[in-house]
Amino acid sequence: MKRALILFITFFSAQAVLLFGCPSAEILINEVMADPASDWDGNGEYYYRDDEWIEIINSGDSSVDISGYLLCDDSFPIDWRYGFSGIIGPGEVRVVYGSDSRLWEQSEGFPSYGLSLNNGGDSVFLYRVLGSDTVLVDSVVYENYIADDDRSLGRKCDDPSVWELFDAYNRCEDCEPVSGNNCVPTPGDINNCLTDTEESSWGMVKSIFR
Ligand SMILES: [Ca+2]
Ligand SMILES: [Ca+2]
Ligand SMILES: [Ca+2]
Repeated sequence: MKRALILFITFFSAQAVLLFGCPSAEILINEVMADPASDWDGNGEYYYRDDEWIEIINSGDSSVDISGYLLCDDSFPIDWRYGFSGIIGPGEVRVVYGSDSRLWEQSEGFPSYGLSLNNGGDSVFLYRVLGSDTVLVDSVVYENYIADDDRSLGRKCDDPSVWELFDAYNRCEDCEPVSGNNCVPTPGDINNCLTDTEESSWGMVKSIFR
């Protein structure tokens, strides 16, 4: 009788975990380029507004519907800059360029400013609309030296709690507290560290097989 009871409790506990266990999905801001000096959105021309970008990552182990996740910078009252849609798988990233942001703003009837990331320092906020609540999911603050030509601020690939400056295109030798890693920025890709030379070689390989 006692053994049957233990088996029943064990079985029920397993079912409870299956039924009520919370997947550890976690959407985070992963990389930000506030002061682009190149054509990052790939439309053939440089524009300081359209070539800014913000990347998010699903750091959890299950897919997440990111409808209702919204981006804004440091503004009061809040000016929404982009609203996500679709599904993001575990470990996957999603990048939003200033040009995407402006199209979204236009579609929503908002003024078309793009991501509006100040080069003198700013904050990026990721919110989620949950019913009648709007919940802050993640945020990051950056200073003036981080927002300099073609430098991105990104989470370290193997330690997401650490932020680094991806500064291969514009070295920041003695920067503090966020130090440069001499890696190229990685919009739309996980924050692997590639040097400028490695990135060029990889770009050539991709162009051959494209
Ligand atoms: Ca900017
Ligand atoms: Ca561009
Ligand atoms: Ca990246």
